[in-house]
Amino acid sequence: MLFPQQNEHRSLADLGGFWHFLPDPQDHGETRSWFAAPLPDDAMLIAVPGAWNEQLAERGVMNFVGRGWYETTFSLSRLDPREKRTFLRIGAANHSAKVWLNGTRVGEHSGGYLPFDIDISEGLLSGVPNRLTICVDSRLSMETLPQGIDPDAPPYNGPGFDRRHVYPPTRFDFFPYGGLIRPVHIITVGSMHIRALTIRGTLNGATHVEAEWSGEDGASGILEILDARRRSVIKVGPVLSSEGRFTWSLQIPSPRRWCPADPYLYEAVVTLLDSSGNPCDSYTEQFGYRELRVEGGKILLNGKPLYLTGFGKHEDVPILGQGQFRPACLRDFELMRWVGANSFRTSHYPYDEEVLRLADRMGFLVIDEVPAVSLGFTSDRFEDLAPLLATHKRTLKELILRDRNHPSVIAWSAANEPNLWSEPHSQSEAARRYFREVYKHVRILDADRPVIAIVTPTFSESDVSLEACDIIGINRYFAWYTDPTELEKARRRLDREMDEIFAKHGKPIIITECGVDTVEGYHATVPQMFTEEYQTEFLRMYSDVAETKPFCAGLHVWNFADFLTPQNFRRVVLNRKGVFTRSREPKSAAFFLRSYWCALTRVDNDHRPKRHSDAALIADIKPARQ
Ligand code: BDP
Repeated sequence: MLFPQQNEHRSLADLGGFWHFLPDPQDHGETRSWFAAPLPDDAMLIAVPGAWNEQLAERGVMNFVGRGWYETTFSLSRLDPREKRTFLRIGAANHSAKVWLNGTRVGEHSGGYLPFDIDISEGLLSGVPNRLTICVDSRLSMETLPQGIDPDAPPYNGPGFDRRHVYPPTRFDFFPYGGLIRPVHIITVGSMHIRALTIRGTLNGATHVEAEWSGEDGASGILEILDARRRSVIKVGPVLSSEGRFTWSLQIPSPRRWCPADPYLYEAVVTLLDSSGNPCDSYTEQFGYRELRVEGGKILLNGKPLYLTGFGKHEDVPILGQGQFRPACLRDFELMRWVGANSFRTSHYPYDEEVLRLADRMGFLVIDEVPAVSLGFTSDRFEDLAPLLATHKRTLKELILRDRNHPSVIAWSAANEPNLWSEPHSQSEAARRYFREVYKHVRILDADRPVIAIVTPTFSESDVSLEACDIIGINRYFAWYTDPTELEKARRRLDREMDEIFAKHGKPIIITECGVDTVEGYHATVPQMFTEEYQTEFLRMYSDVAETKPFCAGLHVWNFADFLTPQNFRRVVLNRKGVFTRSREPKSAAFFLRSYWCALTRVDNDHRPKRHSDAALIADIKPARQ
């Protein structure tokens, strides 16, 4: 799906602002036809984009999981639907949505965190405002991603994990925000328009571009590649389309390669011509020339081994919840750069598209994840897993089609900790087949990027999800959830386990999570959980073990910042494993990581983000003296 773009052929209206909102805890809005007229008088105001929970907490929706009705109006100038098509594009509705325009149902989508569009050309009114009503449902089930709670499953009685003690109940450790969390746009294009674009650039300059379009027959297309200063590098076409698509395979001389130290981006400009040869649409996409390979125990970016430094993150900021807000997004990138991170994982769901665009521009490497978090299987019969598998494949497809052109994306994460609750079916033959199918599906959609499987220690090297993946991610909390404060014991266990996993699978391993809850301002001279010193010593130990393993391709600290969780006795409001607080102040470990990562010899210069100073702990950017 194309990112919204304004140009001479495309017009864009951002519907962001204050909408009307009505929670529907009794679930009777649809039977009472709330879409047929303006929402009832008790509707309140809500900011879009933004999750409903924190902005309207006192109205009883902080922990509300259910349906919420959104409504706004917009006007457009008169359009002839034979010449123009108008689409409603919703950046993400968590977790499913039904949409009505002027009282008529125009579309629906299930699955949060990913964009969808609906052609609304036919139902548009001109001269009077159009009423848009969206019913967003934040409920989850065992067949959605993320999954909800299986009401029939026996509660898991692990340490503090019992689902009956979590409010709102979730299978995962982050807050279940609901609503229109990302921008909503109206996009108007010509009746002949570009629908999708795939771009692939390799180190030797081989460039493959494919564009799909809709509209009458007889279209042709022109492709131009521009460098970062918008100078033309090559221009080809017009070529005639075949079966609704154009393909160009061309060669540009010695392209400047994309890497974290020099995130150089080119632009591909595709122009669509109608049967008379007149331009009727164009779309510009940024891309980079870079190459990714997995060989033995190494991930190679542009031929050089990668060592990832960085974080598992969350989209979670006070008040906004998961809502998109550009300054907060940029702030996270600035802090990651300051601390010496070169990468992050979009744990545990696809992030806002602007995040990926910033990663391309700022030179960060991204492990891109679908919301298959704490994936659980309700049966050991493969046939019974079909509905879940269908959701999983559809979600992966939507993610990959959305993000495939980003040079920053280095791996697809198909699931996080599918074995967390040691449910009986997690290691069955059906589970093994399930993962084979999932990975095969990813490789068909994108043969160029590796698939990472991310697991807990429960089944260690024998986990079935590890068999067919390309990279292994291990989430480890030795010296926290097990053997608390025993850093030496944890070091030995981690060291042994990593060797065993590599011996069995021969694939690169990334420590994708390790971390401890830390309350800023708590200090101790001896190992004491929750203190800032313990977080530092814990991260030092894990980093040291990771660094000594030639097959280890990096370490991601859990988490970049503290984040809101459902209420339960394991968490004091937040998961506090952040190296930064929820409002982004550094804990002591941030200073440790900054000096550790900057001294790390395993991070080649090409794979380090550019930053202001590698020496000073406090940012050396001072305002100029007056
Ligand atoms: C890991 C999960 C992550 C949790 C983390 C924790 O992947 O979502 O937040 O544990 O317990 O198992 O902090």
